[in-house]
Amino acid sequence: MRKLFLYGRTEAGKTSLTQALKGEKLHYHKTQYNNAWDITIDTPGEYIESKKIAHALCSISFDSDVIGVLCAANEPYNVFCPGEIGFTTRPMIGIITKIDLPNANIPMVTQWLKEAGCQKIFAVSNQTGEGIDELRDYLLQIPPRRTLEEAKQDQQSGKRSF
Ligand SMILES: Nc1nc2c(ncn2[C@@H]2O[C@H](COP(=O)(O)OP(=O)(O)OP(=O)(O)O)[C@@H](O)[C@H]2O)c(=O)[nH]1
Ligand SMILES: [Mg+2]
Repeated sequence: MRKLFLYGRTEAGKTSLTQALKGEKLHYHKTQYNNAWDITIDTPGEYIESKKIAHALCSISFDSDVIGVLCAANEPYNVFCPGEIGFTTRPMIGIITKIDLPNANIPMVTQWLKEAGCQKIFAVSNQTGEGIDELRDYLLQIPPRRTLEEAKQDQQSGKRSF
């Protein structure tokens, strides 16, 4: 399974997603520091909410295979920059959580995540389990390894390296 790096606002559901992906019952655990779990790297929401420490997310993300930009479907405002994908050489996916809530606004959050550069977007509920299987299946797919020659060719032609 590819290791998923998670970042997004406080209470967006990053830790709950880690539990849901493992089929565990949800139990609240405030993330106080970066946790390199077996399937995810879970970060505290405060990192993306603070201009002073947001850049730390870039270096922490390098231990992962896929970057997951996580946003709850009922979030009132957007903390992600357009073109945010520029900080990484990993594939970046958007994960919309809390789609079970009555005030979920999936089209709005989808637009924020697309603008950030997410190539694929998954809508999930950690509470009901909706959408979790699709995300897990995606993470279980291991893309074929490229040769150094192929990577060099992509770099020369300005293509992203994934
Ligand atoms: N209804 C609903 N509640 C959710 C969902 N995902 C998480 N929650 C709830 O949202 C609250 C915060 O979830 P966490 O997973 O701790 O959020 P987090 O993003 O890890 O938060 P920080 O560790 O503070 O950055 C908890 O009470 C969860 O039960 C979801 O998909 N639907
Ligand atoms: Mg957490």
